[in-house]
Amino acid sequence: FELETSLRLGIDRGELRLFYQPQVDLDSGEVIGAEALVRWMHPERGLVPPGDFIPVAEETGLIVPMGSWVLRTACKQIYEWGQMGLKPVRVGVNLSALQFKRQDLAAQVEGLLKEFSIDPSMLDLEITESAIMDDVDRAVAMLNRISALGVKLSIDDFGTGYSSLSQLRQFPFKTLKIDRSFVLDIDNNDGDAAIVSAIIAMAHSLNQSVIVEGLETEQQLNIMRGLHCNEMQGFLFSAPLPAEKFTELLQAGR
Ligand code: G
Ligand code: G
Ligand code: MN
Ligand code: NA
Repeated sequence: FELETSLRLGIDRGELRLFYQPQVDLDSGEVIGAEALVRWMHPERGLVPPGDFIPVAEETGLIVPMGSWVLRTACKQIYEWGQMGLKPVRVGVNLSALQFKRQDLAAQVEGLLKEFSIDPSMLDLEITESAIMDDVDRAVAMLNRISALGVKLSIDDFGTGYSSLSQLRQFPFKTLKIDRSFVLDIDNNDGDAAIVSAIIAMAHSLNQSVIVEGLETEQQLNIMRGLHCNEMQGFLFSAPLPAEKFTELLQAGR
């Protein structure tokens, strides 16, 4: 109760912040994307990580207004980086299941693309398997509408859900994000390496690009290169950064 009330107030008072974690192309070594990750700047408690409030936001439905704020802020950021003359980077935004159920997400996204006149392919919506599997038909229709706008769609935390290949094939995903649990121990565990290798082969055969999440060591990076993974995201390159720090990173790479 306490958390719900203060989170509700916090959203209204502008206490949410978006951090951006770089995504690096493994061929060129360049930063070509970022995942937007929300944090709550609490006046007394300081920076609260999403694991401490996203579950409450999902239970209470607060994730819907919060998600709208995140989506809008990410689009505004894409616009602002464009105004600064920086190299365009694709921004990934996490979506919760409720944002599909409670809202016309396609209309909302279309409105934001117009409002900020941004290149639709610079927006990448990340969705988990579990978020779309309870109503596959509705999810397919909604995602097709969003995809038709030119926005990218990624399947997040891949490997942790229960979707079948034939179900996944119905969705217009451009990118598959391999969950970090599969790479934690990949340099010692041949089973994990075999799974990751199979996931990458499957994604490529569906013309999907692959991002591996949670890379922390050079050894993991070398293995993922050998498996022809396309992009990486992880502490090895950078933790999620405040917008100003990510802007500096883009400026330094110019
Ligand atoms: O940033 P961090 O690794 O602590 O994030 C923890 C979890 O919170 C991740 O699973 C991430 O998907 C989720 N998360 C972060 N930002 C958002 C957001 O804006 N919307 C939703 N729905 N989940 C988010
Ligand atoms: O949306 P998703 O569940 O994929 O959220 C990504 C989460 O993973 C974020 O909370 C981010 O802070 C976290 N993360 C990103 N890179 C690393 C990493 O290299 N190691 C660990 N332990 N966590 C990471
Ligand atoms: Mn994600
Ligand atoms: Na993930």
